[in-house]
Amino acid sequence: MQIAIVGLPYSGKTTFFQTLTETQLDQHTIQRHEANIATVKVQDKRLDEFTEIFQPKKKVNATIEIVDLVGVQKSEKAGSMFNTTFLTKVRTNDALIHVVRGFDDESVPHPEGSINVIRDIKLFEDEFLFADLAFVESRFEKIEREMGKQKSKEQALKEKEIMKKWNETLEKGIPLREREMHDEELLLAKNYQPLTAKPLLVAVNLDEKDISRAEEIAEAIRKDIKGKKIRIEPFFAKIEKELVTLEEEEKKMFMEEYGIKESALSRLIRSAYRLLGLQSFFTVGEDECRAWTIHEGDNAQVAAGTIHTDFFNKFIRAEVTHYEDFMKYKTFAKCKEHGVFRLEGKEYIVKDGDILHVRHG
Ligand SMILES: Nc1nc2c(ncn2[C@@H]2O[C@H](COP(=O)(O)OP(=O)(O)O)[C@@H](O)[C@H]2O)c(=O)[nH]1
Ligand SMILES: [Mg+2]
Repeated sequence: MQIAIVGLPYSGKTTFFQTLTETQLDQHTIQRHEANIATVKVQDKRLDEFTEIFQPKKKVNATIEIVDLVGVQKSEKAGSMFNTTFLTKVRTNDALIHVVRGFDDESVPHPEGSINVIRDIKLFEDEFLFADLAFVESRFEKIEREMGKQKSKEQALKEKEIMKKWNETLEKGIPLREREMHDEELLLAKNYQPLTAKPLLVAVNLDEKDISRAEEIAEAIRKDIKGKKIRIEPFFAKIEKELVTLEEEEKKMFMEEYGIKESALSRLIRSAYRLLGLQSFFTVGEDECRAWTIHEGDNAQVAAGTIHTDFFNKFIRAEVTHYEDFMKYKTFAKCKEHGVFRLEGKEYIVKDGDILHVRHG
């Protein structure tokens, strides 16, 4: 799973990325390379609690890849903001985090001249809509050519129907992520990776003076920007960056002073994770406590397969206890007594927070 950070210059993308990876990348490196990629942990308090109980040799978080693409690459073409190289790089990601500037600072320029969160969100949405429309146009031309060949005629006709639907949606200014897609259409979306079909997390980078009002501000934005697979989350790039440099004790005091309960970064990452339709199940024990990533709706056999392909092929049953139940009784023996330790077959749909032990041949 790979998520790209996009946004206007000076919105706080690199600050966000650096804090996320807790590395201080040298500005020079950033400018020369076209992207920085980092694997970041998905923080999960449930995994922390399991670790407390089992004291394992190893603790393994779920991870996702985050990419910091260098700025907005101005297009040579009039009227469009991005060049094709930039768009191609965005396209290969599973989801996007759009960092929008919400902080006021005279020493940091704003490419659009003023702070306006809604305008900046729409600016990107429109650019992505145009890019998808242009893509659909280009498909129409190719499809016409395909129709001429007897062999591929049927397939081309099918695609043409779907491209017509995409075109209608986009022309209305509606992103493709709003469409309910199935079968053929879903397959095309997977192949072509239209930008407006990608889950979008809008991360609004607020002023530290707005901390107490962050939710209120986010709610106001949510009223204007609605939709499926889009989320608006506030965060504070500058404060989070300062937090990283502090010792644990100092950090606690700092967070209390500002009334921050949890690092906004871990909240953002978790939010992106869920936005992607991902969820975690756990394996626990004295050797290792680990969070595994699966899609919502995956069954026990598929989940077992993420641990090991053999577990998929030779799956017999899974012993399942949910996190909430386990925390009530703290041992599997007690869970058994209370009937919350169950044996499930391969069709069982795994829930976020399930603890699994796979029995295999
Ligand atoms: N005052 C303030 N400055 C910030 C904040 N976030 C980023 N900056 C500053 O804005 C400038 C641009 O940030 P950067 O992360 O490089 O933006 P990018 O162009 O989107 O990668 C840097 O000088 C940052 O220190 C913030 O929340 N508040
Ligand atoms: Mg940057």
